[in-house]
Amino acid sequence: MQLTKKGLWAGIIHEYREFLPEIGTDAITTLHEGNTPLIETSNLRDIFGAIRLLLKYEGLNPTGSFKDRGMTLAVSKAREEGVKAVICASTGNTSASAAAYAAKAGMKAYVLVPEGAIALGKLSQAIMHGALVLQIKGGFDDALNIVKEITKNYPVKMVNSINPFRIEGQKTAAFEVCEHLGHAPTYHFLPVGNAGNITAYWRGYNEYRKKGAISNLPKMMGFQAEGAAPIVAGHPIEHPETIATAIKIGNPASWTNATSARDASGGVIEAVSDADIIEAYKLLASREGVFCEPASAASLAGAIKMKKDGVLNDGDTVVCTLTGHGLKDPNTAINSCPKPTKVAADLKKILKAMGL
Ligand code: AN7
Repeated sequence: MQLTKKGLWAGIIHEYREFLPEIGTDAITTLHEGNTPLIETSNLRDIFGAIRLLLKYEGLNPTGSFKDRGMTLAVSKAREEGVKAVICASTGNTSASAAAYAAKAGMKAYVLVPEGAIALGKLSQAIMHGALVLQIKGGFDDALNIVKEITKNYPVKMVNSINPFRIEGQKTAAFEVCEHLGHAPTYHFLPVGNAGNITAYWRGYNEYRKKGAISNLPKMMGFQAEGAAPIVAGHPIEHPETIATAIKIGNPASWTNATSARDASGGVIEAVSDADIIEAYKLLASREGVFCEPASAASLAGAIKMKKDGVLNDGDTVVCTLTGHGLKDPNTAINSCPKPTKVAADLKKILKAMGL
């Protein structure tokens, strides 16, 4: 068991090569993604009691989300094949990651995003990294359908999680959780959008167990936003709605893989309300010092719900993946807190405002 990683972290392809599809060293395109912290919570005992709750903080990846783990592999593989351009549909994070890794690989990136429905930080990343950003008058599901059409007929590589290398790269997060803990957690909570990540973690845990690195498997606990919960409803949602724009998806590409992971692990896929998501989002920032984006907080909101429902027990080890950094979406942060107090540049007035 490796409790801490020493030395320079070379990125998930170099570090986990034996678990990943073969790839020529020259093609490897990395920004040193992975090796994110698993943070022990300190100040949520009033909610969780004697449950051990940890946060897999994927916001600390190079572009600020878990997407980098899959993107390093998808773009490296595309580079090995001699591909010149990549394309994706995105609720934001995939576009930011695709744009960055394409820039590193010297490729063109095309990204299709729903107009007005992606967080500001993500849009700024895609633009800064030089992607051609097309804002479509439609949702993520429309964008993905169009991307599928384009890749059928043109020499551009799809880097959505339908690209099998994305899931392969993302599974490495499960390895890291096991290395940190020395075993798999009892429960693993994740937000679910296109359902690639829950698929990837489940695969990662299973492969690590096959290698003999762990002996247990977690129950996979996926949480969708109430207004965008097709898997919970059992049918696609034509007009998904949620404040958590990252998971505003009505027809997930990895639907059946996600339900298989749920069923094989004895877990659940359920929904949490936007209000619950925002409450968990604020709780993490204000009590734990961890700033994640709203969609990410669906994992904690789910864990709170499962604790209230009596599903979680004292002594359980619970991991929540926080999929993206809070700075991705400054608007939601600012809108969900009281406005900062305005005060004159005057010592007395400032002391009064401080309550001193
Ligand atoms: C922060 O960027 O689908 O269930 O296009 O950005 O694997 O889709 C983002 C998804 C959770 C859901 N949290 O993961 C995209 C995109 C954050 C995300 C999800 C996303 P999946």
